[in-house]
Amino acid sequence: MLTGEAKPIKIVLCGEGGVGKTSIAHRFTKGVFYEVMKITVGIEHFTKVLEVNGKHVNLVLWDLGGEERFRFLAPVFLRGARGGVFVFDVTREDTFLKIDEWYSIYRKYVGNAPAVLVGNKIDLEEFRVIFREHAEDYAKSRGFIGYYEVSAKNNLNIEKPFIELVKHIISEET
Ligand code: G3D
Ligand code: MG
Repeated sequence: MLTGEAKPIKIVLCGEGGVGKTSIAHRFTKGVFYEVMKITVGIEHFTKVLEVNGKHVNLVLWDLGGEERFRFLAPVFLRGARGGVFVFDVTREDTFLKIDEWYSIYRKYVGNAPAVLVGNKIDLEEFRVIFREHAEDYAKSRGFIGYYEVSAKNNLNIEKPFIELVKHIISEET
């Protein structure tokens, strides 16, 4: 059995309502996808033990519901975060444009902690409005460590952004 490190690593999921944050968290930590997803109320936690570079790390994902309440909850939600996963929906431009606002708040509270940008719902390719190159350029310009395209529904590429983020966090520890 894998055992986690004594100190868990807090990762926050950021992004507008409906982009698939909770679905990604379920898929990543439990390997499941629910067709009908309950709206997240308040803060939910998901845990997973990962093995990265031969080290066991205990991840705690923090997931927030109700985007309107975010500003009031931001300090509690973001305090102590070691990394951020910023999610938008590739079929909704407004969710991409909102990333910048989340990112600024994140920087304000967590300083230099690394962040990854994630474009979800790539199974809906025919409805896509945000293309890879555009998101990649944005991610580079804002200092994200990478941009990843995923589908929680079809289980595409879900682990990659978390693993890259954790590798980065660990490399800074040593
Ligand atoms: P949130 O936590 O960011 O608010 P949710 O988002 O995880 O609650 O997901 C919002 C809706 O998007 C849900 O549908 C969910 O099933 C859907 N969804 C999540 N990920 C994907 C994906 O990769 N592809 C597709 N096609 N849909 C996805 P409902 O219908 O319950 O609102
Ligand atoms: Mg949610």
